[in-house]
Amino acid sequence: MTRPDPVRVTELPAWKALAVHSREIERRSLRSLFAEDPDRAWRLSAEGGGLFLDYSKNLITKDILDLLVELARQCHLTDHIETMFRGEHINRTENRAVLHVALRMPRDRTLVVDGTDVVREVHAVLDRMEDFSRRVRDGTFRGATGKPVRNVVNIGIGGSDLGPVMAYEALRSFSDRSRTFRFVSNIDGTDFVEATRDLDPEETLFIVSSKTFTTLETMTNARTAREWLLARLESPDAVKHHFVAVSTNADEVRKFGIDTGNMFGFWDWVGGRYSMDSAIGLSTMIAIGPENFREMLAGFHAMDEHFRITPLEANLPALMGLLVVWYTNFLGAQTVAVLPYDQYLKRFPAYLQQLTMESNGKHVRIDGSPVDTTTGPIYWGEPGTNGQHSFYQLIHQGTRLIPIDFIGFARPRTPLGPHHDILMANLFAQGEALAFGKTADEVRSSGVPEFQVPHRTFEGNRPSNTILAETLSPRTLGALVALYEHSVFTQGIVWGIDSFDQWGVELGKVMAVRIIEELSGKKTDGPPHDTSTSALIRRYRTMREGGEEKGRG
Ligand code: G6Q
Repeated sequence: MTRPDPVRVTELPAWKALAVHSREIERRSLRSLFAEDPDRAWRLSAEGGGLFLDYSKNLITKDILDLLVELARQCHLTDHIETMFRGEHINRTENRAVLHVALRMPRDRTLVVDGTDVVREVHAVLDRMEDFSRRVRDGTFRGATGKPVRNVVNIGIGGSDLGPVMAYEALRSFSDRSRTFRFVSNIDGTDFVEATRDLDPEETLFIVSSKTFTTLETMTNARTAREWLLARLESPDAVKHHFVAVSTNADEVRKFGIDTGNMFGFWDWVGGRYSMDSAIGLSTMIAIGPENFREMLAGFHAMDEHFRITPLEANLPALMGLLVVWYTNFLGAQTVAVLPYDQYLKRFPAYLQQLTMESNGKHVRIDGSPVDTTTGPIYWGEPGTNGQHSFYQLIHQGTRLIPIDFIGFARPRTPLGPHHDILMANLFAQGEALAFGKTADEVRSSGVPEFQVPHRTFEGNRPSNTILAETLSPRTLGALVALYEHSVFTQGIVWGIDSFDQWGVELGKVMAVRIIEELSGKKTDGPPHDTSTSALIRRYRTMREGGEEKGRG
């Protein structure tokens, strides 16, 4: 069985009924919805994979919720989930299976795809990663001059960078503090220079992470790293002792000069933005240790199983995905704010931006026909409470509807006096204030001057989800990432798009190449640019030459 054809979602009965309800909900308020139903908070909450989701502060009624679930049914969400887990080629435009869920299946599972047991292959790579990480961590893996590795630098970009950075930051409290971890992604030389300026090459290991091993930024940074190393270590074996590769492209790895014995592989069915739990997570494993890495995989798997088997009414990723559809398509929201109340999750919104926007920023459906709905919203966010002192103003009193995901933990990784309760009090207070606001009468009764009343009134009705977990452990992080992966999947199924290709990124990979040659003066013939681009290139070259001349004086 292949992926069922996408249905024209706007023609479905549930979609049409939701459109009617969207006009009605504008006349309702969260105050009245809570007043009418004392069980609302209890009814509109669910648990899975160690995460608790309170979604009661959303602009929905029971009818709307039922219709959203019905919409998912009419889009055959459950069949699509099965199709993904079976390894069908649901990434149709690239004719690939989408099997990040196999990366975290336990060793005793079997999943045969295109004639191969992928679970066995996954565990074979995990075992090699584990062996390597242990040798780095216990000091038996040594650099060319015999010193143990103290610094690990991951070179990658996009999916080969954002996951490793985010996971390292999120799980820093589990990491080996005697080692330094750095991440180089940007082609801007500053990134490499700043990441390596205080590192001793004799103690530095570079992990070149690139699925294709042809990405311009990564390969340029990797070559710079090789020069940096060879300029400082004269050993002919330096590359062998200081470089490993994570890739699917053994030929290119070999050409670069890395022994394929020092290469950790993965497969074309792992999309870049879904790869932090594959060998792309090698830096994470070295940082937190193999046991913790496997715990993280167990967290991912727990959420996968929850998504696969839980009825849609209580299915966390499905509910969160459907709520995004509700706000995006029926209430005109253009963004989703993700606000983790945990400093360790400071890179989580950036990670989610790629996961969500690269997956669902699509303008045609999987069959190539134009979409007839708005698709992927803009995801953004910052850790609490910092955001409260900047952009929350707009969320509270601006004119836009911004659904929010608050994320918090019961036990901090770094207990410190009263800090954690203050942090969490802020999370709860924000959700409450956004939902219920403050009426003009309430403002007046506090005795403020009349002219200030409109300015100090809060309409409320600003929706949010609250995700709570016990503590930010490797297991919790895995579950949290999988929650968003499957929410994205749910949205993509409703919109009938291919959430797993990224032609926009592919375009970016080739676009600059011609201009690079023009900037270096190697090529000037080619077809003309538009007048703006040509003038900018000319001006840049002139300014650059001027700068060089001044420098020479
Ligand atoms: C992710 C994208 C993209 C990719 C990078 C790096 O889903 O495909 O962000 O991860 O472009 O690609 P390589 O790993 O091939 O270098």
